[in-house]
Amino acid sequence: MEEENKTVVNAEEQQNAPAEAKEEPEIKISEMNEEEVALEKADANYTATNIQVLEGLEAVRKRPGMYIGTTASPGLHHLVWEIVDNAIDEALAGYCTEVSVFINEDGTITVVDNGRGIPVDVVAKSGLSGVETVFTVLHAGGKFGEGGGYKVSGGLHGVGASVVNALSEYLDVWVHKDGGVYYIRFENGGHPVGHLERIGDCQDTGTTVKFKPDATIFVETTTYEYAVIRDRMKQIAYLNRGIRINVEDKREGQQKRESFCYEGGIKQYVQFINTNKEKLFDEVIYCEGSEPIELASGTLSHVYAEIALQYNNEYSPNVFSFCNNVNTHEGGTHEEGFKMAITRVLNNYARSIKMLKENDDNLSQSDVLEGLTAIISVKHPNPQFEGQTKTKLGNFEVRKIVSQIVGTQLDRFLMENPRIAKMIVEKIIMAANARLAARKAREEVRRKGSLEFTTLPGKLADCSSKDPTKCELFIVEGNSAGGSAKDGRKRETQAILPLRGKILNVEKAQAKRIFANAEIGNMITAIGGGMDPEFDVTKIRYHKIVIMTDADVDGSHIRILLLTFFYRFMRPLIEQGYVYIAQPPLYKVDFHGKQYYAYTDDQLEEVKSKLKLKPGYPFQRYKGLGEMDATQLFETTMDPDHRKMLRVSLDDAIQAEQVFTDLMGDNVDPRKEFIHTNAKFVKNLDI
Ligand code: 0RA
Repeated sequence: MEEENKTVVNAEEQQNAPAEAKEEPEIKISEMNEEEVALEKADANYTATNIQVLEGLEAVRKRPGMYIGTTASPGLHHLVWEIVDNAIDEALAGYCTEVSVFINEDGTITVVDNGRGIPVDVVAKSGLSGVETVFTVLHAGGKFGEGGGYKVSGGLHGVGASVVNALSEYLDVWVHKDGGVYYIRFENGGHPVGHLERIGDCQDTGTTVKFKPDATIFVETTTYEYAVIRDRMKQIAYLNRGIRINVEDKREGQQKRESFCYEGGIKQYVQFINTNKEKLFDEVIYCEGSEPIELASGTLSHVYAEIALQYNNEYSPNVFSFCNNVNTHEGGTHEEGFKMAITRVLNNYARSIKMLKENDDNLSQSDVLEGLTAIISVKHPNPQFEGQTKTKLGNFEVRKIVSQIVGTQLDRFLMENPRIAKMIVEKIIMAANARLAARKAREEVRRKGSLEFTTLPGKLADCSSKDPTKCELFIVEGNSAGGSAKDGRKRETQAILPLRGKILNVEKAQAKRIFANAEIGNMITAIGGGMDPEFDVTKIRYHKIVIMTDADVDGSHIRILLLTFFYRFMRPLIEQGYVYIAQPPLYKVDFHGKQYYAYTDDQLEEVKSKLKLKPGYPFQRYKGLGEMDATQLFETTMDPDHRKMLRVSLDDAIQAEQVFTDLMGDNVDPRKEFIHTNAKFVKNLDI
């Protein structure tokens, strides 16, 4: 970048500029300096590049799913992550301190950063300005030129800003750099409208990108959700300490703004997750370090890892891992390294202070993880994402790096804080004892035959098909609705399991009680894959597990208890999208002997106006599933050809964790709030 001419903006202007050179062409050839060679090359490449660029962007438009996963709402939001990732890279390189995301009044997005500004001079290889290269060449990112800094965007994202351009109706870029304001506009999927142009002067540096997603691509929705953007920005702020991220919604009637900046980074993230939990001790233990690695290209880079942890008095583990700011739901080498190290260090420590005697068994990994909240965050220059959802870190060297960092630094912490160390070991020994007691209880229950994991429960009305991909299990609140569901169902593929009253809150109960709970036992047996830690998703008997509860507060609560249970003991069910929530209608209108159902208030209004009903015309508001007879329940809620269901997804397990914690903890207010907004982490409409 450095050698190139900073005043020249694009290759075309370049052709006309050096008048002196034209007068003495013979000299030019022999005396051409590096700069001129580069520009000449740029010139020649410009036309070729332009063609390639448009072909590249066209490919993105033809198969957007290949680049952003989906053109539904998550894909729409992906465009924002992509632009923000670039700014975060600039921040990680040490040149940017603040990033702002605006949902503009018209629903478009603007992202502003105060970094160095995307290079405006010509990149020899493409013949395009740096800005055009970033926004039109697939995967260009900041990788061209030297001094691009440490790039970490990758994983689920990291497809590049050009993909955003390709999928936008228009995209504007302003760069503040070297005293000038530079501007370029793209339209209709990335076609530049003119070249990058200097439009004014400025003192500061930075990049501003504004775009409007193309409605012909995002056919399902082009509406951004403030909460989704805010949650992700907050997460990025936690994962990259000291960076300030502002979020503002400017749309009429929904104006709001928030700002996130955490000097404590992931230490504060752990505190946040433990907010509503009783902590074992106040300190958050923190380890960090970096190791050099050589890339395939031969260049030297480094892997950076940091870990924060704290114990609480609950029973479930809450270990969340990230690589390059991407939540690695499926774990991977960083998580393995961490779990190995913490188990090893705590066992050694417990033995050294004789809390574990010579003949005692080692503390197991699951005992060590009980009640542990931890964040593992790794930055890797060349991450390998594997697994079903590409959220499992595969780089083998990371296991040892994380294990060594945690090994030495946690060990030192225990030595220096014997009071805390003792509390941790005591807690783990208690967990180990509880585990042994639970195993005994389980064996006893099995011996008595009251919770036989192989005989299907008597309450289950099973379906006749044995093909899990076709089978659906409806878990129904209450015996009366259960009866209607049994009578109305499609017997071949639909099974019904009625639940009596509330199920156990697994968040608060000890393992022993969970195993002995009849309702839980029935679900485990019916679903057929066992439960964590032995849960085997390949053995499940239904590929749709449908929670069907009343549309009232009790129904919401039961739904949350069930979701919590699945999340804690059969997480792959949720991860692989096998869990659904039935959507029974809220209203019924009887009109001339025909029934009309409405699932929302808006739909009710629609029905009223379509049937031209007079004000005051009666309609029924369903309070519970039990108010529908078998036929109605099937037609409105269970019939695969007509029903609407929500598929439960954990896009962000931490968000879910926070939601579950709020709900299940002793703090009552968040629970109330949740009951009204729980659609938030239940995404993807499905029929
Ligand atoms: C490559 C090199 C340089 C900056 C950037 C990329 C850059 C890219 C983006 C994308 C969004 N915001 C950005 N800010 C900077 C360094 C240029 C130099 O050395 O001056």
